[in-house]
Amino acid sequence: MSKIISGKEVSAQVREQVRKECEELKAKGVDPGLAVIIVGDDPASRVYVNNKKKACADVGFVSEEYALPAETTQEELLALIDTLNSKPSVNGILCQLPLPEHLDEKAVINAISPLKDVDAFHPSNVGRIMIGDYHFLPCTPAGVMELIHSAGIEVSGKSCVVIGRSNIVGKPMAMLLLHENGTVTICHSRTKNLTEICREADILVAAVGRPKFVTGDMVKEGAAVLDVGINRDENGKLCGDVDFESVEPKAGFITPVPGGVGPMTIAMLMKNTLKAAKLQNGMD
Ligand code: BQF
Repeated sequence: MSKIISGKEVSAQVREQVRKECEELKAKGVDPGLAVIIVGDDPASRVYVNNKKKACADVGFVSEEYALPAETTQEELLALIDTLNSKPSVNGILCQLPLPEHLDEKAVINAISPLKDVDAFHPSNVGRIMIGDYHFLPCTPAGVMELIHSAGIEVSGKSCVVIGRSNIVGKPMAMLLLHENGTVTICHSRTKNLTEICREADILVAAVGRPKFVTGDMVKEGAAVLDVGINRDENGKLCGDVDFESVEPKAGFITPVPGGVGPMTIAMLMKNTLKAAKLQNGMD
């Protein structure tokens, strides 16, 4: 039997804190704003953008949505980012990924001012994370860390295994665990003996992108299992990268999907936007 870590509850606490600080900023004449760019009509992206706008309204931020047609050119997108970079009322800018095939994600990320880069995808912010001198943390890994802290799980000296090596989740996740003195292993599609390596983990983060990939036999008794995946199972039901049914009886802690890491991603975006507003107004 494991303790289920509720991202719903923890994210509500984070948002409450952001709401409070937002009020304080407003009293000082600073009104935090987030610009969200979405290109095309991917239904999952639409849901995520709506979640972000809702969260902004909830904590008291202004949000602006820029919904561009799928045929938008690279030049048009970069021109919009330029305009937003120069717009004082916009403190945070994010461009919802993935972009349509013909657009260059790397160029788009590079175009966002690092001081407004609330996703922390810009190379300058990625570099800052590497050396531990950062303004913003990438939302999903930061959300996972927040869940670990909220459950009172100690990272220092623990064996941490991250499955997945994306720039958005796996790599920065490993770095954050390392900053807290975890002994970190990154596994990926070419890893041999994956099961054996996972079975050693005190803290196991699944960011593979495959439904129910992590099964009970891959988990050490009492381990903390954090599930970053958002997938659909064979019945079209939302599920994570972790097979909850077989892992839950073995794990010490486990995050559910939905209601685990997902809501934390959104809450950490709010935290970054608040930070951006402070930074741009010389208050941090
Ligand atoms: C929940 C995302 C893959 C690729 C791009 C709450 C979200 C999801 C789930 C959400 C995600 C995933 C986001 C739940 C934003 C997380 O209750 O479990 C919120 O909105 N997310 C994104 O912006 O881009 C993605 C996953």
